[in-house]
Amino acid sequence: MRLTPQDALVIVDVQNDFCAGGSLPVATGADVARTMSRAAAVFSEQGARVYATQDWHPEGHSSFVESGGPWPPHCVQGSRGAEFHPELHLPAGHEVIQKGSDPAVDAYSGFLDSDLEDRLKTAGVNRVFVGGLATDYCVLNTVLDARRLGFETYLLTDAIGAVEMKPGDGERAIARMVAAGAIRVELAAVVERTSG
Ligand code: VGL
Ligand code: ZN
Repeated sequence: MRLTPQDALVIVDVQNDFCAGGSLPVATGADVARTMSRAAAVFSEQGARVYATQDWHPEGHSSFVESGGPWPPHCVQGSRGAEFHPELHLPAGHEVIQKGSDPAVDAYSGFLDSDLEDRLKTAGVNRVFVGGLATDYCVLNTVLDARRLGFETYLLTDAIGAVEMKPGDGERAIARMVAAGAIRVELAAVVERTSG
């Protein structure tokens, strides 16, 4: 698989609040941060683009329990929990996509309430490679939107982690993404074939 400027890595919500010690932690969050850092370095070296989405809620967001939503407060704008995980290293030229700023809308997808689609289309991107957190929410919805918008979409299966409010949610999310036409691939395979 040769990467080109028409390829994009989309790093979904690798933020402190979704990792150990955060308010909505995924156990393997730090591993995902390290794997996505490696992915970002390779994509950048090969001339492909790197986008990082950031859940970016105002205080009292409608998705928080205090406002009648399902989640503990998380990724509040400007807080430490909203920062990218310290082991996520992003290459020069990466772009950050903030979403979830509308107090009334829970934007799980990186495409919702953001200009990600415009940025990808303006850049001529037609293939997206998606990993990050969490498999069963923001990765799921980002991948489903990418498919709906016509992007050839790869799910990086060794660079995702699920919240699993219910056991099995992660696997069910993967099945939905595959049913929507996403192609499962391990980062190792992308890297191997790229550098070979
Ligand atoms: C997410 C729950 C609430 C995610 C964001 O990034 O998957 N999950 N907000
Ligand atoms: Zn959120």
